Amino acid sequence: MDAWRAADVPVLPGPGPEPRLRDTATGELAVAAAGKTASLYACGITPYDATHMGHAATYVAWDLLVRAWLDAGHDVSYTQNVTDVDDPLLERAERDGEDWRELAERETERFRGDMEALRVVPPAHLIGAVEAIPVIDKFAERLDTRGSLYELEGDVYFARSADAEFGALSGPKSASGLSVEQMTRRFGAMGGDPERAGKKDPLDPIIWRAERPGEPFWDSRFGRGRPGWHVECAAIAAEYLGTAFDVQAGGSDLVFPHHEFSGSHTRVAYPPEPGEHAFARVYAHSGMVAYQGEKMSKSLGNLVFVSRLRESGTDPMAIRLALLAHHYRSDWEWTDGVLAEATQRLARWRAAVSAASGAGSAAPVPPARPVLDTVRERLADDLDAPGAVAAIDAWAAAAGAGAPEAEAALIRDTADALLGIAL
Ligand code: 5CA
Ligand code: ZN
Repeated sequence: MDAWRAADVPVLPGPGPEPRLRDTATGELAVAAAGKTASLYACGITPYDATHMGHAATYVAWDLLVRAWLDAGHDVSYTQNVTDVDDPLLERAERDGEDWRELAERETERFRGDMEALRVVPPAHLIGAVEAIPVIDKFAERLDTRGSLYELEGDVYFARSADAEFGALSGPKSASGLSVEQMTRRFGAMGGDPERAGKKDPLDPIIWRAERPGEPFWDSRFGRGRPGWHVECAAIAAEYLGTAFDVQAGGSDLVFPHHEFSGSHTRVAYPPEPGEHAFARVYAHSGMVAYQGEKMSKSLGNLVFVSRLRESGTDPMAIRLALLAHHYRSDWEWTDGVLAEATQRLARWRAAVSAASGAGSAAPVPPARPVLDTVRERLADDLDAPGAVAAIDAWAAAAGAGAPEAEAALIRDTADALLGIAL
């Protein structure tokens, strides 16, 4: 499917430093891109109740990575999916008496508009689950060939016992250190069916769900039905990025089971050579944005929408600055105060770089180049947006009501290219 229109990204003087990320699997900082082409798979939306502030915070975080990579001289290969058929989407369509395709299309379009307004660099490939069914079928065939699948009343499951490395991302030996009991609880909470009788292991996830009355279905080697969730992302990533790529990104709610199983599926379908990896080399996870005391989520309905704020006249750059005031890995709460503070910050930055007020400051304005260096250094260090924002804050405070044009121009380009903030 189409992504959204890209905003121009100014080119800054000299290359920036190599971005590093804190890898969820190890808890250590890791160089995010291994080669000249930096590859990213970001799990996309399930298109209903989009785009809320939690979604926006997550995609703006990965946008910082894309921008830091471009600044460091990488080519960027970026793929994102849209889960345009899945249980929660079908349930919502049913609840509202709407055609599920119309719901998905409308919400995907709203997401595109929000991403464009927030100046998020679009992925080269935005791939819907429905359009990817042949790709998923091909991937599932590989799993089948490896003997990792079994049937239960027409449904097809993946046996986690087929993967000796299962738990590499989130299991007992990882930084998350989840026990099987904890995994089982999360599996149930995130769309899994640990209690279903007849499975070889409670954690085994579904690969292909046989047709149910009233549900959409497609033909496949397993008969009529629809794909499971984890195999969707594993197959799309393998098709568009290859079976080994740099970074898998998503919110922290996706660490288990979603990313553990996408990696597991890929290791089994395309076993890596010794010393190589399958699926992502580095895993990046964003914290959860809360609202009114709880995780902002479609199931709770405590949502603040980017589109609603835009409609009521909020500058999308103020929304983006509000998101950038928080480190991507921390959990934080959206409040009116967060937005008010960002709106004031945007006004201060704009006054400081405004040509109209030009050199209006009595004290000498500090040079812009060290600000660029600090913003680069902060972002390369696990996307420290608050640190980068603080560097521009300090410069804007010193510049007050206006800086000489040459300095102002470099600050504008820095904010635009690296933070995605058009001043
Ligand atoms: N379609 C799947 C991924 S393949 C999915 O999780 N869709 S989603 O619409 O539920 O979420 C889209 C992205 O936003 C995911 O990375 C998810 O982790 C993230 N996300 C969801 N809620 C929040 C929140 N409250 N705060 C931060 N990120 C969130
Ligand atoms: Zn995904």
